[in-house]
Amino acid sequence: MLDNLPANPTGIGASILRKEDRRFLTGRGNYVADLKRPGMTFGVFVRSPHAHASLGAIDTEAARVVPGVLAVLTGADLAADEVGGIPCGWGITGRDGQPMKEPAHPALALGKVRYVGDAVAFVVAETAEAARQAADVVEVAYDVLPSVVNVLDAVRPDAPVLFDEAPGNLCCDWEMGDRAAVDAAFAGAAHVARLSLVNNRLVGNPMEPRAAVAEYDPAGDRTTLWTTSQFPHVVRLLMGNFVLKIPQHKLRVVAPDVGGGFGVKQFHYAEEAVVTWAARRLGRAVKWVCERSEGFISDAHGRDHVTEAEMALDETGKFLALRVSTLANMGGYLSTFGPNIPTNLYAPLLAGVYTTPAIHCEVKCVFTNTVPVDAYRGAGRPEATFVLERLVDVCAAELGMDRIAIRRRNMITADAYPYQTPVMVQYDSGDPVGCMDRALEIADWAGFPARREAAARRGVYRGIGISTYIEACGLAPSRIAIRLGARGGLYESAAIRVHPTGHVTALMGTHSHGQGHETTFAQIVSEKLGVPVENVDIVFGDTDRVQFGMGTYGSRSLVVGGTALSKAADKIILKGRKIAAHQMEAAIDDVVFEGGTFRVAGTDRTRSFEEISLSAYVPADFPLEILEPGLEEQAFYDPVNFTYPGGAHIAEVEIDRETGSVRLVSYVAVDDVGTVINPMIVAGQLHGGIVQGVGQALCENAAYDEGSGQLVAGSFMDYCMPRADMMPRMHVETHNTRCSHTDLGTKGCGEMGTIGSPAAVTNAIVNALSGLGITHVDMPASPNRIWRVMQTAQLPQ
Ligand code: MCN
Repeated sequence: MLDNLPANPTGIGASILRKEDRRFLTGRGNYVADLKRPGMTFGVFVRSPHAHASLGAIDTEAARVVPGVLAVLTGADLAADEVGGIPCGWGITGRDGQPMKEPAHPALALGKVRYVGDAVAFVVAETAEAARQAADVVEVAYDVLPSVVNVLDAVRPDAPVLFDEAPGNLCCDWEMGDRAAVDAAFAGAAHVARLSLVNNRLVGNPMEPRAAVAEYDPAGDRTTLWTTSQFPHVVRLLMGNFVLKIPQHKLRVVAPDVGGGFGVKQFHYAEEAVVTWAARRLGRAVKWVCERSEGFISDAHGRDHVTEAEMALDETGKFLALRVSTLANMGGYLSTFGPNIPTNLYAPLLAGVYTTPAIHCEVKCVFTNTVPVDAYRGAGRPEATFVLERLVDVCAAELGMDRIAIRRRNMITADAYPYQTPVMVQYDSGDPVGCMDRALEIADWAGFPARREAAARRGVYRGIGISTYIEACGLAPSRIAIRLGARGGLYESAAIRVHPTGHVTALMGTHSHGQGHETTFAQIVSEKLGVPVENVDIVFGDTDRVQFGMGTYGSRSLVVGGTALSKAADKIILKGRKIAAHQMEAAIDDVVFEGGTFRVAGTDRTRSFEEISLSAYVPADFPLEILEPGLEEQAFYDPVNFTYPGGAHIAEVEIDRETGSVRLVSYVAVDDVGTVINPMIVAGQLHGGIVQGVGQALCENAAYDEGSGQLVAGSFMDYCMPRADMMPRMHVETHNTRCSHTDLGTKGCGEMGTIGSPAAVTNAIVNALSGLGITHVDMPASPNRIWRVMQTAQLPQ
């Protein structure tokens, strides 16, 4: 066992316990809702009960006289104060060269409401109870309009239109790939397999609902917003610059402990701007804490695609071309990353791990009377993987080929990397065949027929399904992002402050809200500088303390932020070598740094990291003539490419013939995450992501009522989250290839579970039901849906 321990017991590769867990497990977390400020007031939003309506008069009189009420603010007040609309961070361009339609998104509705939950007023009172009571008596005159919630209906010619400037409810008609090459390949194909599918709409439901507290200090003209955000600097930039016009140095945004985000807290929300504006107007601190049911109708939702996909094949099962057409729901307004998700984060990933030479994908981004749709863990990539891996199974079934054989026939082999796909991205490294083979072995794929027979004897259907996948993560490369419509570059920053005692504070532009950065980033510092992790503190989430950062999403923190950290550590080492060289009267090039010690190569002359740290600040023997005192360095890192984690997931299910209920009996995941910093944290990330993907496959569905536009799955009574008793023991393993362009060889891991699992589970379900002639089941495969599918299949023709 000892042989397997990494050289540095708290460095890269060590499965150490999470440093932050002591705080969380002993109830010492510091969340926004815990915050108390002097003279703090409380805010409650009045939200539209209608999906689509013209806004008439808002009568605030009854609310204003409720004891303790300080203000009842509406869109008209916002407009009078010249508060800007909530900006979208991405501007995609349609296939006709036209920019997407980007209608104004006022922070409180003006003129119209466009989804159930659209905020129309904000009540501030001395107590939360008074604010709630007053919100209940705000009288809003609505002139209800016909609404549309479903993308298929929204693009019909007679559909209600949300915005005059977006006829047909079309935000953008977008494409990627070579249509002519795809058409030519289809014309000459021996076989074409087709599939229509729905990618069900999801609500993120992080454990901690969103919250915001804002305060204005007139003495220093300083505004502070504490918010449940995954990217506080970006909130400062968007809200300060575009919405409230507060100079950046006068605005502090703090995202303290955040209890899960899963993408949902990665947007600049209207509520943050309204709370901050109200605090400045009133000169009092204002707190808003989202109720769970309010979160259902105001947190951005995820997924919601309707797709037609076709694969052209030759007679041997070789993929010739892939054609995909998707309608993607944007909801009632564009959220921060909204249009980027079903386009740039979706179409390139349709290449998967296959050598398909021609791909064309068209996406219509469609406005509907629903909550805005944006990133949810995986964001675009689970949707792409679901289309592709379901379609590959359909291809195998129609050609009478084995599901593994058809994958193997088309898979990119390890020696073919770097691999340029026909849809923009170039994969730098990977071994999908290796991942698949290992997963097949662990899942005992070969032994499945016997298990199926045994299940049949017990009167249940049993199925096995595989999903292979690749994802592009580590969101940055500015040169790619800007080409794809980002309204600014993406990179990450890290600063390392070495204290005179050799203790280290690292200031990160990323934000940890469950991913364990306080541990893994400390491990990187420990590895590079030779200091134990307990001597390293990781700071993030405060624009006053941290230089700048783009935050956490797209599994970017390690590969972009961690690389910046590594580069900052290299600068510390270089400065340390200069000081050490001076002290030991050696040439800088002769001083090496290993395991926390500076040494003149080939001699026993050494200086410890602590000694050099002290001399950096107490310059008794310091080369003042060539170096500034102090030991603090900063690095900004903008990568040249995404990283491409990938893997193979295998699920095995049993289905009750009478009720249609699915039991997940086995789950195997073999993933490629490059160099692993903390194997235990990576396994935890996989576990969580897989459970979320299983939730999408089996039970989660943000269903809207087509007539009224009400979110009918608007509480945990109706929206089924995955539960521990739905999960078998998961076997999670890595099969890693080094990323060629991150300093440490790392790839991201935070989303892979949600990317691989929906297709693996659904493929297993379809496999279980294949004897009935069933070729596809949409998600979520609830007992009701499966039972109905089984009834239809069993009807005599
Ligand atoms: N890690 C590692 N070795 C690797 C890759 C990652 O040890 N080769 C570690 C990292 O150092 C980090 C963790 O694994 O501690 C996740 O790293 P990374 O893949 O960089 O992902 P991010 O930290 O950027 O997190 C974002 C990602 C996303 S996009 C969503 S959504 C998500 C997720 O992570 N939301 C989460 N995981 C979550 N986990 C929790 N508990 N809560 C959320 O809201």
